[in-house]
Amino acid sequence: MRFDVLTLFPEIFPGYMSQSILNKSIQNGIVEIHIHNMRDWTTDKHNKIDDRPFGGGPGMILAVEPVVRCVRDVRAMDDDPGVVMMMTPSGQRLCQPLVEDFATHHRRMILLCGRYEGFDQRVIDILKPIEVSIGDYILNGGEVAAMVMIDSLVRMVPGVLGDELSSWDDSFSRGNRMLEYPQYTRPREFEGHNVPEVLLGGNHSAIEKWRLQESLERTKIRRSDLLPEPNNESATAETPNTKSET
Ligand code: 6GU
Repeated sequence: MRFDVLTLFPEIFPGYMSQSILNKSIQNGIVEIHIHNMRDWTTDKHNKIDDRPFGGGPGMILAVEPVVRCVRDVRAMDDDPGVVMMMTPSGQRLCQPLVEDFATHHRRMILLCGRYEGFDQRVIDILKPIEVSIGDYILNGGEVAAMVMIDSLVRMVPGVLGDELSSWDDSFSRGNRMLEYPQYTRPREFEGHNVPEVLLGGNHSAIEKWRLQESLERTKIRRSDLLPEPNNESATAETPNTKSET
């Protein structure tokens, strides 16, 4: 999987990319991440990439010309032109099924990171990017969102995680729409807080049943929106993977 990140703040990324799982995958050649400074595609002597909005208003707008030229040049750097994605709070909201969809259908992704008040609309009209938001809040720029995208996507690439099956079976993935059950490790007791007895007994079917029950209970309390509505025919296909009697 190859990512090309287009940003005005390339220095944000190296720390993130040196994190162990990602760094190993980059060293192995399973993942490639190329960071490009959009300012390198400006043509005027002051390397000006933004300008005031027509019609007035606050902030600055990223200009169409350098951004479009940058995307075209970067696309040509690989045989696979890839898909262009724009990180913007106006985009479709990222969720695990969308991550899985992207991981299944795209080998190369070009991630456009906005700053200021956003891109000139013609960048969108010309390049027709997939516009992606990571949630209903506003960030100072698309860089953190691009890292979220990369982080969620690389987990889907075979060989990136130790256990390949695990990433496609996490909370929120297609096969599982429930929150994770609580986990414990040693010691068995800490400041009066004990590990649940069932986990210490070695009865695997009892452990599985307890975990399922905990997942269901947590999901009901915290994220009932993930559960199918009772009497909703269309939701039955997405019934959580549960043998529970509730
Ligand atoms: Cl992708 N960008 C910005 N600037 N803010 C966001 C976002 C993206 N997703 C949620 N908020």
